[in-house]
Amino acid sequence: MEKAIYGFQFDGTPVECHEFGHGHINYTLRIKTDTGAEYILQRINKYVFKDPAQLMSNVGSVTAYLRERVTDPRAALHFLPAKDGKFYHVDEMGQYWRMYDFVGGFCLDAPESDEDFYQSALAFGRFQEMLSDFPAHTLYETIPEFHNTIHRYGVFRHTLAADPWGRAAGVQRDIDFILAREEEGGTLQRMRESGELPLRVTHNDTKLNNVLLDKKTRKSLCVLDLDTVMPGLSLYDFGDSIRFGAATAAEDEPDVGKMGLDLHLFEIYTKGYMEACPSLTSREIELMPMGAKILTLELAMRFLTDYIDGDRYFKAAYPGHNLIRARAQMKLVADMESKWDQMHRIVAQVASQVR
Ligand code: ADP
Ligand code: GN1
Ligand code: MG
Repeated sequence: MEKAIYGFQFDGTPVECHEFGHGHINYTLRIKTDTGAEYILQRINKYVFKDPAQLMSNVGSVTAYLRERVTDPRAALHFLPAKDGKFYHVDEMGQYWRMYDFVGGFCLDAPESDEDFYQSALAFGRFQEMLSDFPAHTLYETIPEFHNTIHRYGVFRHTLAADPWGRAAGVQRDIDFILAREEEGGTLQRMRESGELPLRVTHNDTKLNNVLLDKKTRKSLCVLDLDTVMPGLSLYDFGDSIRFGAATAAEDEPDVGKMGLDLHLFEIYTKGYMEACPSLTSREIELMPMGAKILTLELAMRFLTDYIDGDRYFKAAYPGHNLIRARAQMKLVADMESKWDQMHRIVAQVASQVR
């Protein structure tokens, strides 16, 4: 049993503890106690999140805000106080931990039905809509420039120049693919800076496995993983959901022949998101295909950067995992390019029905 658990105030005696979920960033444990209460205990990744106390301040204020706007108590995460009353505990190694109620639902790594994916669109769309009046200036930037693709290109070039493991030469075609799309990749950032797209409070990590579904009804219960909630663009959230959930293969599928965009799932998500988030502007809607493409391109670049940098950021299950991930994402970008007109037609058609 992780000693960190005894830093928190919780019910009962822990009887079971195992690693849980498929997140790439934090170390997540599911804990059972003799009273039947279940918890999530997480060690926050300090390499990724430089200031865990600020991060927990964000998560605390967002969950408090959401709790006042939802009826089902399971719809907003509930954190347990540590022995000193804070919502995190620092162990003797200087590691930061947090503990919260386990919600009796389930998360999917791929939709099992259209309805599952539609439910995730409603969850993220509502999340966005509920936070539309949240005082954005009170949030810390937990990861500065998180979806600033122009900045990400800068980091990519810097890493290529340093090439600490001599890996760049072996992946020149992959590097060329990313660099060939640099101009287009900066589109959203330029529009954010010019004010053409509205700044909102966004989730920024809208993978399907960051939504919890109810076991019985399979309706979406709650949005998880609030570590990256920050001011951002709705297209980050829309785009990242498409990248992960409307793909024909897993994010790390080694056989790129299997990877592509499922246009039917793209349509389902687009519909759910527009329904749940009526405040979307027509410019945001027009740019939905661009959001999907740029978020996929950006993550391809982030995985490739991490591969070249020696796999320091994303948890890797085997050597070369980040390169496999990068190639799967690049294939998805290429497939979106080949379906570009169809993606636009779908968005226009859904908008004419929903709005
Ligand atoms: P990471 O940043 O590493 O992705 P998450 O906060 O997303 O960390 O947690 C990892 C996984 O743990 C989630 O994808 C989900 O499957 C599971 N999980 C997290 N919180 C809960 C919860 N309150 N109830 C049930 N499962 C959870
Ligand atoms: C990480 O934390 P997790 O596993 O939900 C990453 C996202 C990536 C995603 C790719 C803080 O998400 O940005 O899109 O992996 N989160 C962070 O699977 O970098
Ligand atoms: Mg997660």
